Amino acid sequence: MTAMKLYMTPGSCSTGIHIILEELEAAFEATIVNLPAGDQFKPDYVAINPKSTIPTLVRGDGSSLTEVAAIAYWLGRSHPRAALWPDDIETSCRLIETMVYVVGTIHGQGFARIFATHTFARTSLDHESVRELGRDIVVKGFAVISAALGEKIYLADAYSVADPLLFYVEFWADKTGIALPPRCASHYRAVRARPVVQRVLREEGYRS
Ligand SMILES: N[C@@H](CCC(=O)N[C@@H](CS)C(=O)NCC(=O)O)C(=O)O
Repeated sequence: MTAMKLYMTPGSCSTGIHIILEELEAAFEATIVNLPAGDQFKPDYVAINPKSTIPTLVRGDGSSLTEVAAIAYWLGRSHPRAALWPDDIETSCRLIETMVYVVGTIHGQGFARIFATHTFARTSLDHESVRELGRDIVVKGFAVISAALGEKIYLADAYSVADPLLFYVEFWADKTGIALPPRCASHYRAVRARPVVQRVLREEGYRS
């Protein structure tokens, strides 16, 4: 068994996984994938992740795991002493429900239209409407999450691996001037105040 390797890009969705690894105090090496330079399409990277996406987690046995929600779930389940994944089935499936929605819809359908507009429209004439649609999807997504949060600080009664995933899209909302509903804003503040999160943001080049 060797140390895990996280293939990541600062300020991207891999920030959520970076936070989880640091919360777990797990031994891992970080490798930066330069997306604008096209590192994700180079043969060495495609060999570990044929989807050409980040993050990729190469685990101690040498196997690669992709997809943010799957990586978060595996990290939570495989480090039971850290108690970042719940024992009961109802809380577990609610957290999976939220993680899939955050990554698949708020990120994948919403923010992707804002950050990677050209991948959703062949002509630049359509770019503004694609970005507007992305923004609408993000706003609706946070309204849905806000209702799921209810009066809780975190997504479940205790902090879990799902919270850094919600955090990375809240961080993007902050950076792009999209107002968060009050419950998401409280969640964002609570996660951002965690010392590990502040350290990760500093490591990724942000002032925390
Ligand atoms: N469904 C994937 C999505 C990951 C994703 O979209 N990552 C973006 C960065 S946040 C990416 O790799 N983009 C590749 C590119 O820009 O070429 C996951 O959950 O891991």
